[in-house]
Amino acid sequence: MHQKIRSMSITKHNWTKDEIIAIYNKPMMDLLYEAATIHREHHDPNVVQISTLISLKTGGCSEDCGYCPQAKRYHTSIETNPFMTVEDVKEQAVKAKSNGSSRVCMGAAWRNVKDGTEFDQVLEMVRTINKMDMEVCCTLGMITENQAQRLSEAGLYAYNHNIDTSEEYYKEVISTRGFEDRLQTIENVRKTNVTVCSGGIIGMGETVEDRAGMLVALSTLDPQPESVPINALVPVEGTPLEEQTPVEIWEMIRMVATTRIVMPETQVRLSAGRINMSREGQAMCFLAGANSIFSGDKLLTTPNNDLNEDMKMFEILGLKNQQPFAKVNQRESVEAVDSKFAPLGEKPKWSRPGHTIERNVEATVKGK
Ligand code: SAM
Ligand code: DTB
Ligand code: SF4
Repeated sequence: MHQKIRSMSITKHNWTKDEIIAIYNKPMMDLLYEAATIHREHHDPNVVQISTLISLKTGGCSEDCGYCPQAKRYHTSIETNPFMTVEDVKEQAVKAKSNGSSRVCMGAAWRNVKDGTEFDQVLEMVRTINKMDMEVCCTLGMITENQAQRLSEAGLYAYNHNIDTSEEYYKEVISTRGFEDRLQTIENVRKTNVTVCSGGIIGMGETVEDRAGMLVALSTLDPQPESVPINALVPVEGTPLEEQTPVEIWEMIRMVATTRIVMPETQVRLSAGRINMSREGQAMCFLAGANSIFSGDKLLTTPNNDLNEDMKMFEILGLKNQQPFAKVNQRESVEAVDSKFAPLGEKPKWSRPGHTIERNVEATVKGK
């Protein structure tokens, strides 16, 4: 007798690691069926959001994140760029909109946000994109509550801050910031009207227990994040994780399906690593509950799927683009002169554990 599945799932905030591991390890057909059923109870299964990434400041980052090509201590051959102008960002956003994107995510290779001209320009970029009637997201590293409030006032729709993996495995990948700093930033964003986008990466050498641990950390947040990106590691030459074997599509499908089951209402984003996935593999991920992709020939620094190829896939699968603000209403952008929140010029004490991660040290030495 095959397993019966529950219907009209409710969002539960007390998932345990063992429960999540049991879901992840279900027979594939049961897992897919359960995830697809829950997915269609909360979302239109034929609608997928298209988002575009804009890298405001690329490379030269002070941090030691073992997966990241933008850390300046490793030797990668990415093209670095200084801070973009508001005009250039607007131009890229116009192009993204005309290519079907309803969301723009602006990233910066920063450890944390510092008050000053560059942050003021980010606020102006947020106003500009919000006024173009697109959802606007930022991923700028750690932020304080005051900075989150100022982004919120400017009309920011979402803030992306990934916890990346389990608390235990985090220490094996990153030495310059702690898991608790990530949670603190998410809490700071939660105190505002900005929605939370937080997910992670699979394929960094973590175990299934670590993947489940990451999902426990995210799903026990109350409210759960409105958006959860699932990235497959893109191993970049020169980074400590350059030799990791790319994840199998089946692992991605399991991770997406498990995420969908434990966080029924969230937007699950098929993020980095899509370039290595076949159309069929991606279709299985959409069936399992993924309902967003990043479009454009580049993510932040690494190549992404061809736009025409993505359009063809949408046509074959009969998928429709998600309209902007389909999940949460648009808010007005408050102009800089009318702001209620003055910069506080805080110097928050984000952690800097500084422990030794052998492979990161090796990549740093090689980079010199
Ligand atoms: N500097 C900010 C921060 O670290 O929060 C924002 C930008 S950072 C590049 C955004 C996210 O991209 C990371 O948290 C990580 O999840 C993802 N990422 C970076 N490099 C990756 C890679 N090689 N493969 C997959 N995901 C990656
Ligand atoms: C997320 O989780 N993935 C996107 C977005 N949020 C910012 C970034 C993926 C970056 C992949 C590596 C690169 O292109 O540099
Ligand atoms: Fe810097 Fe962010 Fe990359 Fe870490 S993940 S090295 S903080 S850009």
